[in-house]
Parts: sequence; structure tokens; C-alpha cells
Amino acid sequence: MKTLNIAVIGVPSDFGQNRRGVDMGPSALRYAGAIERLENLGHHVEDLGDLHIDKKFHNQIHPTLKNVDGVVDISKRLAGEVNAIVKKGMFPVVLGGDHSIAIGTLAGLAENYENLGVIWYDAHADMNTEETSPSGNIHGMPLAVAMGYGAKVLTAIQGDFPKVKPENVVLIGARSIDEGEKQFIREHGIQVYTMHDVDRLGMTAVMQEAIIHLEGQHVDGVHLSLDLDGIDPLYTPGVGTPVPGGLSYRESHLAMEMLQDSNLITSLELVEVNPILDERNRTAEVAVTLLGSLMGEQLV
Ligand code: HAR
Ligand code: MN
Ligand code: MN
Ligand code: MN
Repeated sequence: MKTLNIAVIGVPSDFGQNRRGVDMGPSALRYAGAIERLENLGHHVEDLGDLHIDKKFHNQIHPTLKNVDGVVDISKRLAGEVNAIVKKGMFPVVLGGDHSIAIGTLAGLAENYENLGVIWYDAHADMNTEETSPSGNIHGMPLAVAMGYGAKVLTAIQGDFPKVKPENVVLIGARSIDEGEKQFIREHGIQVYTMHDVDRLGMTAVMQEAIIHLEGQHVDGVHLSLDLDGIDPLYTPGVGTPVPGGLSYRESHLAMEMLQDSNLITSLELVEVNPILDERNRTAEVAVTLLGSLMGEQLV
């Protein structure tokens, strides 16, 4: 296991969706022992604390891009922080917050990588645009934005260029994909491992294929965007948009362990933890055990 200099940053944003409480995600993850878990593995950890969220952006009326000014404000500042973390040679761990924060994370990473890979571990594809979104919730859009699709005010953050190439994106655990997203996936030939694929192939083969695909793309880094709703709500009930039939606890640990063994991952975000909807902080606790497996914990 490689010992890393890790910078942890909390992003208590709930601008990307309708349900309050996901802004307490960073607290729940810290309470569940995220920092200690990393330190106990021998990593050097710097906790940068939480970004300040300007509540004045709440209740902003915009039916197709809800709370867009808040998302833009937080994305710009998060991108700056993530960029600075990578420039210092540190490994960024971003604690959300809803998944709209990935817009900022990926914008901050983009300047540092020529050919960034992304693993999107999620029940959803998060590839809607303002035109295709059934909800207007920006947490359903960040992956499209990162590839350069959607409202210009979002795609232009940290420069008006695509932050990630469609061929460098791998989805794992998808089981709730909107019509417009299906079309986007087909058009761009995006590598998607749905729950059907996990059922048929097994997680071992899925991760092997995903890793081989990214290596074949000659990526110079891989960001893992871990939405806790990718896991079955039996294990992680504290999320805003639970979808039954998800990845199991053990499948998820296996995935994290294989990613640790692959040595590919260069940044991480944990998103959508909502302690208000949870049972005794179980979701944050599962997230922290997955963080442990990804970052080098061994069973023996
Ligand atoms: N696809 C739906 C929409 O765009 C729901 C998206 C839910 N997204 C998250 N993040 N929870 O994955 O509104
Ligand atoms: Mn998501
Ligand atoms: Mn999701
Ligand atoms: Mn191992």
C-alpha cells in the first residue's frame, strides 16, 4: 500500500436537490471516523474543514436549474481548493454534500490531468442536461456538465472546455437512468455496468473490465465519485434518492479493494449522505468502511 498525503475537504451543499439534510454529510462522515480511518492506515491527513455555504442562494426560483447560483458559487470555490490540493502533490478526499459538488471537483482536477478517468459509482447516471432533466435538480447533471454538456454557466467553470472525455468514464451500479440519459449514453458510447451486468458477470469481472478499460485509455489519473445510493438502501438508507436492487455491502468492498490493488485512483469524493434520513448514522459508517478498503485496509 502506498502511503499518501491526503487533504480532506467538506462541502456541506444541498443546492443540487430538494431534500434538506445532505448538507450535514461532512459532519456525519467525520463523526463516523473518516479522518481517523485514514490516519490509522499510516496516511498523512490534513483536514481543511468545510467550505462555507452561502445560504442566501436558497429559495432561488429557477425551475430547470434549481439553486443554480448556489451550485455555481460552491463549484468555483471547490474547484480552486481541489486544484490547489493536487498542485501540492496531495490526494483530495471531498466529503459531500449532494452530487452536484462533482462539478467543482472535476473542474478542479481537470487542469492537472490531460486524460482523466472517472469511475461513477451510483444508482443514477447523473447525465441529464437542463433540457432532459425530469426534476431540474442539478445533482442529476454533474457528469454531463463535466463532459461539456448542459448550461454554459456550469460547463464554463474553470474554463469552457470538457473536463472529462466520454470514453474515459465508467459507470458502476446504475439502475435508474432517464430516457435522455439513455440516449446520451448510446450517442457517446459510454461504458456502463448496470446492475444487470453486475448480476451476470459478478463484481470481480466488472471491476477487472473497468480497470482494463481505463488502463487501455492511458488515463493519467482516475477520480472515484462514490454516490452512497449506488449501494442498496438496505445498507445505506440515508440517501435522498434511494433505489432498491443495488450493490451489496460486500460487492462494494470488493470493488474498493480491487481499486486499491489497481493503484489507479488519484482522487475521491463521497456524496449524498443524508443523516436526517438515516438510521443511527449507518450510511456514513458504511461510507467510512469503504473509504478504508479503498485506501488500503486489509483483512489480514
Ligand atoms: N435522474 C434523476 C434526475 O435527474 C434523479 C437523479 C438523482 N441523482 C442523485 N445523484 N441522487 O445520483 O432528477
Ligand atoms: Mn449521483
Ligand atoms: Mn445517485
Ligand atoms: Mn486486497
